[in-house]
Amino acid sequence: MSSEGMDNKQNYSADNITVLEGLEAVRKRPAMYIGDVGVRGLHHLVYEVVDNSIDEALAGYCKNILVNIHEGNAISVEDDGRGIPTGMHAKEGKSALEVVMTVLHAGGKFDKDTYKVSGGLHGVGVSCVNALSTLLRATVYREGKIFQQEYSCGKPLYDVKVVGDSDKNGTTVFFHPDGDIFTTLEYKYDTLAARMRELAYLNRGIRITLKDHRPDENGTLKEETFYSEGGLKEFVNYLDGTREKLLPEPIYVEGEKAGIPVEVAMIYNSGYAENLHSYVNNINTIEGGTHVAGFRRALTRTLKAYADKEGLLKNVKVEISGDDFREGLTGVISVKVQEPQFEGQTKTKLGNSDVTGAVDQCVGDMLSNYLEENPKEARLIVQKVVLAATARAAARKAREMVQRKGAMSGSGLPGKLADCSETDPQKCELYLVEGDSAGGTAKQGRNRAQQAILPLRGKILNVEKALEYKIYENEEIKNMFTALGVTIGTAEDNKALNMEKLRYHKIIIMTDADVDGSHIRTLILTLFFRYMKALIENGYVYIAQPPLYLVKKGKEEEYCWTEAQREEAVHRIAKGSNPESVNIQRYKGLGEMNAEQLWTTTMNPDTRTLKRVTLDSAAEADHIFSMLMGDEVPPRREFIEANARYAKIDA
Ligand code: 0RA
Repeated sequence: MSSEGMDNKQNYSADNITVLEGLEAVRKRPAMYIGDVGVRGLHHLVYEVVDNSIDEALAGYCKNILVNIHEGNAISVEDDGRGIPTGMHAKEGKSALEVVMTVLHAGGKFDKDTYKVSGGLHGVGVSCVNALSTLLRATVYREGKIFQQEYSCGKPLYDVKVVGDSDKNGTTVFFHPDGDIFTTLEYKYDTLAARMRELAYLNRGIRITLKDHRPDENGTLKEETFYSEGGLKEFVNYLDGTREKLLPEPIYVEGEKAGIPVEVAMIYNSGYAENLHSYVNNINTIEGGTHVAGFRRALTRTLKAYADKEGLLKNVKVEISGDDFREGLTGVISVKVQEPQFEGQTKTKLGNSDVTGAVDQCVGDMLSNYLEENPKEARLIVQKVVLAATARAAARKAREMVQRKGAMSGSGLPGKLADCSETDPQKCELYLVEGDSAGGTAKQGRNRAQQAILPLRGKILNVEKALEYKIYENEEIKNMFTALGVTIGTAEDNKALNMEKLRYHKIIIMTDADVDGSHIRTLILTLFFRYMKALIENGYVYIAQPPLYLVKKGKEEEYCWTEAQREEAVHRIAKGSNPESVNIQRYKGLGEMNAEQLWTTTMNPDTRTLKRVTLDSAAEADHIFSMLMGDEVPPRREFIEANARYAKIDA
């Protein structure tokens, strides 16, 4: 007995050391565990904690999850599950709660019945969140009691203790991210809301509430509850938003093949874009993978077989390619895989080969039933595919024209481009500038070695509403493609972006600080999002931030980007004298600045601010772009009104 006790004691301290080493490793190299220590990593902490509650819900024990953003940017996540077990964990010699919170990857390993398939992008578990928080408080409601333990930087401050009685069940995790680790501590409501909405659609029947306790400038507190009874079917309708639907409602399948749960919903609209969003264990696989391959294979095979059988392709002269079956398709694929292998540049491409067959079979069976049972819709879909093939033949011709012309005519670069002399793309920047006059100023003000200028005339084509071949005929868009050095269409995927010859690793959109400027910026971003998404995914796209004001008195002058900065500058420069002798110049257009001013405020890498365009949620971006650039006015107006204050600051 006593020797066993000794052993336990030794093990306990040995374990303790490994635990500390584990969490110390997380603090030493946080990016390895959560991706980065910027705004993305900060938000990732919340997803990691919420994932645990989602797992409990998927196991059938939890219905409600409440996420609070507290003043001071602390977060708490409450659920009404069974509560993390608090009893002694025999092997580790301490409370199970402490193990979950302090051992890397301990997650849900106590419960063999619940198989943990969710889990954040990096699947690191709540102990990482703990390691990266100055304070974390775990509260468990279980067995009539309230248990609690607190930690600092992952180290327990005391043993698990009982702090009260309760008849509830559940877990609350409160944490305060560490300012020594993260470069920013400010949580964005919209970013969290997009993810909670996505999770609610992906896991129907779970109610997720997000509450922001930080008052905005009007003193209001934001709060939304996300709940979906229809799951993916409703998700697809949400994504498809204001587009004109070709089918009365989404085609839907839920099944399981070879132990892999598969859920797919899809709908066709009258547009031209393919909006396919795929998920593995609730993680957005933006690079696709084997599940997407299975879906595509089934879609092509089943539709083709149906069209052939019905003789619908008899008079069709163009060749139909895989892409044609997906034009105007909005779809969501969600699979749950026990041990997912993630590959690709951003580790968001599913590699497990057995998933292809499972998805292929599920989707194939469901779709052929649908087509047999809905001949009217089936015909509409096939007609759409044929139309897509015809348009694609025209587009291909137009595209090849552009790309061949580029290759043949000397350097092939657009005449309007003032290129830089440096040739290493990593050191090169391309400014896309609104208007020839601002373009001229930028050409004078730039650093010729590394900064290239491409002026764009007026509003570029709205690609959200245009046929693909029109896009390659558009002068401004052609110029952008050739200046960038990218082409569309590779051997294996004729819509993929070919970036091998990309000439700039910073592509900077510089537009006026007015409504037209924001519109042009949105048009350019829509083009990038729909046709050159890889540029955004690789972090190459930026937005320049020209100042809004110049505050000036005598020789003293100061540029300001916000109203608050302006007020401060006026006071500082007035130095107690009458602020009305101070001169305030409002910049609306880039053209109002001379070359030197534009350089100092907006282009000089040492002093400028650039905003990098990121894709937090591809699904949310899809929804917003279709709404902003689509036909329906009321939702657009609503969005613009709601975001007007951001536009003001951003512009
Ligand atoms: C393992 C076993 C049991 C619950 C959980 C994990 C659990 C973990 C988390 C994390 C956040 N919320 C959670 N809720 C539950 C329950 C075992 C049992 O009661 O029999």
